Amino acid sequence: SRHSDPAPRQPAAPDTTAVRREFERIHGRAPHGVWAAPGRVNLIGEHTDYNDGFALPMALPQRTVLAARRRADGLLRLHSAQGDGRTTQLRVAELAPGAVPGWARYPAGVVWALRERGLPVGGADLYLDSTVPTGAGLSSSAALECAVAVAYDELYGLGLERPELARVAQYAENAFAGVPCGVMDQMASVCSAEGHALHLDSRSLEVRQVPFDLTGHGLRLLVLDTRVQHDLADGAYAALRAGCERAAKLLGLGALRDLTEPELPAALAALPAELVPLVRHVVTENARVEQAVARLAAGEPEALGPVLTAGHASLRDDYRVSCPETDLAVDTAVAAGALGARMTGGGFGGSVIALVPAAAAPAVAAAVAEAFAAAGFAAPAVLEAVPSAGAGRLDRAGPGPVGGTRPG
Ligand code: GAF
Repeated sequence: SRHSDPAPRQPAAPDTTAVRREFERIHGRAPHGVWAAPGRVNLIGEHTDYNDGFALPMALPQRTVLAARRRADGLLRLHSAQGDGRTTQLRVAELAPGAVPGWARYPAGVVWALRERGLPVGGADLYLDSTVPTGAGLSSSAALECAVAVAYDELYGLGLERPELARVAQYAENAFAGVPCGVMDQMASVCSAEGHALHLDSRSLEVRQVPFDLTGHGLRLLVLDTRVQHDLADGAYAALRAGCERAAKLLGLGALRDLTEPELPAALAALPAELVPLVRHVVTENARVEQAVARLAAGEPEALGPVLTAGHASLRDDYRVSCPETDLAVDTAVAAGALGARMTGGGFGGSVIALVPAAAAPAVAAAVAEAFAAAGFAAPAVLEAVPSAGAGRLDRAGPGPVGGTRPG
């Protein structure tokens, strides 16, 4: 090939031993354990989760690794390898929405959310290191929240089920960090399995593991980070969510999930014009999730391509959350040989996924880079999405009072 490999060195998860060593250097004692939680891409099912609908995300190999040790004095001490080199010290009993700025609001929010549920959790020393790119639409905040949620679950012997951990993390983001997100990113982070995509029902939180074998079919899934930073707290996301909720109410439905494709024409005729494209996107997107799952279940991952590209058109034309950079990346990838491509995540920037025959991957990545340069856009970053495991403990044999131990 005349092009070099677009994603040659995968930034794997941070090294467990190095994280443990850094924890000891910073906090002066050994951690009780080391946990990790991944970022995600969503294959299809965008802006459906807060409509009680369906999605098909998968965990990335990129993840947040967290070393943690329980403290008996009610202090929460946080240190991040991606931070400013300082340790943030908070009193667990004084945690309140809006009181913690910066990245620390995500881990602190999880501790707060657990206590809001009446669970007996106290302080901890935490050290975090992450390979999930921030601001790229790859759920770095969900990875951070979910790493803390799984660690606290064991440190304080809570025994919560995975969907409950996801709900706690989502509540932290909604009520503590002030981002009105749905539950998809947190469910993807805690429930994903290696080699699978996660078929999620956002109403029941039931999940099904759908085998997703890219390599065996000669495929690669590229992640093209447009470098356009999105911010879900800036109001556009909340406005879309409110529009969907208003439409459901006008139609007399619990949520837009309850509207099926055959019922769509009559429903659209009954709605004010500004809600029509929103509802059309959500209903057709839920149908695309079912199509995608059927194609994967039939052992035809290459047949996902057209579903991805149709999903992007719906996000661009109906939901209107794409931007010139994501549109250019999608169009260029498809023209250069991708089987399909779409923006992934909330939109307004972030990343595009492109399903490509392995042999075409270098040419697709090069074509997108060239098109971005020609348009005067910043060079996109390229990652490879490999369906990976969800959150969990990394050092099963680690010492310390974890697993079933309740605070005294
Ligand atoms: C963001 C949100 F956090 C998710 O809950 C979901 O709504 C997504 O945007 C759009 O599908 O990632």
